[in-house]
Amino acid sequence: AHSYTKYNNWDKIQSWIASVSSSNSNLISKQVIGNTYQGRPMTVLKLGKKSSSTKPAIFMDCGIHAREWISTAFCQWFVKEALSTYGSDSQMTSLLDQMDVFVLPVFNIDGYDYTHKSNRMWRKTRSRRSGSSCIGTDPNRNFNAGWCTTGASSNPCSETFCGFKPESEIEVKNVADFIRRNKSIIKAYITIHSYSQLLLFPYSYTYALAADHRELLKVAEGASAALRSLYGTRYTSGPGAATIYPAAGGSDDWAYDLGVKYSYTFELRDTGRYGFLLPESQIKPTCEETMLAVKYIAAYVQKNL
Ligand code: 0X9
Ligand code: ZN
Ligand code: ZN
Repeated sequence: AHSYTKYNNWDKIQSWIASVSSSNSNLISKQVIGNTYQGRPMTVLKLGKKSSSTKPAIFMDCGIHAREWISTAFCQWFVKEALSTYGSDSQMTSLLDQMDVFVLPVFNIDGYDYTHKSNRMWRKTRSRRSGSSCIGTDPNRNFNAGWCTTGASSNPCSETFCGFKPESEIEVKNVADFIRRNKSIIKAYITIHSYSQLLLFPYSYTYALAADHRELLKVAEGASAALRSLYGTRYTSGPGAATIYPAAGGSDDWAYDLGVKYSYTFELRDTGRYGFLLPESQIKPTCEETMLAVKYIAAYVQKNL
C-alpha cells in the first residue's frame, strides 16, 4: 500500500494520484499534461479552493531525476499536508484560498520506474533514438536556457546528455507547454532535487547575476532559516552556477527567463553520507523541514502578488 513515509513505486503513486484527487474534490483536481516516452500519463494535481475568478498559481515538480527518491516523496507529502492542514493552519488556508498550487509528483516517470525495477542509480529519461545505442537524456539539461553551452554533454552516453535539441524529451516539452500555457498566472516555479542541502536560483547557465538576484537571495535565505528552525539542518543558498556548478538547460533558468520570477531548485538531504540512498527513516523529518521552506517562499510570493 501507499505510504507517505516510504518510497512508493510508480504503480502506487499512480493509484495514490487517483484516490487523493477523488476523495478531496473541493480542494484538488487533476489534469493529464501529456504522456511520457513510454506512454505513462503525466498528471498535474491542482491544489486550491475553487474560485470563480482565475487565481495566481505556483508550479512545483518532483522527480526530474529518477534516482532522487526523496524528491518524489516530498511532492506526495506536500499534497497530504495541504489537504490535511487546510482549515486549521492559517497560512495553508490563506495560500489555498488565494492561490492554486500545481504539483507534478513525478516528472521523469519512466526513469523513476526504471530505478525501482532495474537500476537504482539511473538519472535520465528512458528515450532512445536511432544513431546511438545509449538510452536517456538528462531532463534538467534539455530545457531551452543556454541549451548545452556549459555543464552538459552532447554525447548520448553521458549522464548529463542535453538531448538532440531543446525540449527533445516529451516530458520536458509537456511541462514547458503547460507552464507556457499558464504563464500569465504562474508566479513561482519550484523544482525538487536531491542531494546537497542547497536552495538554488538562477542562473546556472551563466555566472551573470539574475536581474532579481538580491530579492531571490533574500527569500532563499529566509526559506533556509525557516527550514533550519525545525531540526537544525543547514542549507546553502545562492545562484546555481556559483553555488553548485555551471550547467545549462535547467528548468529553473528556463522558467525564470520565461518570466516566472520566483524560480527555485531545492537540493534536499543529505550532504553525502547516504546521498541518493537516503533512508526511509529520514523521509518524515526531511519533508517536514522542507514544508517550512516551501511555505516561506509561497507566503512571500502571496504577499507580493
Ligand atoms: O545538476 C542538476 O541538474 C541539479 N543537481 S542534481 O544533483 N540534482 O542533478 C542542479 C540543478 C541546478 N540548476 C541548473 N543547473 N539549472
Ligand atoms: Zn536532480
Ligand atoms: Zn506535518
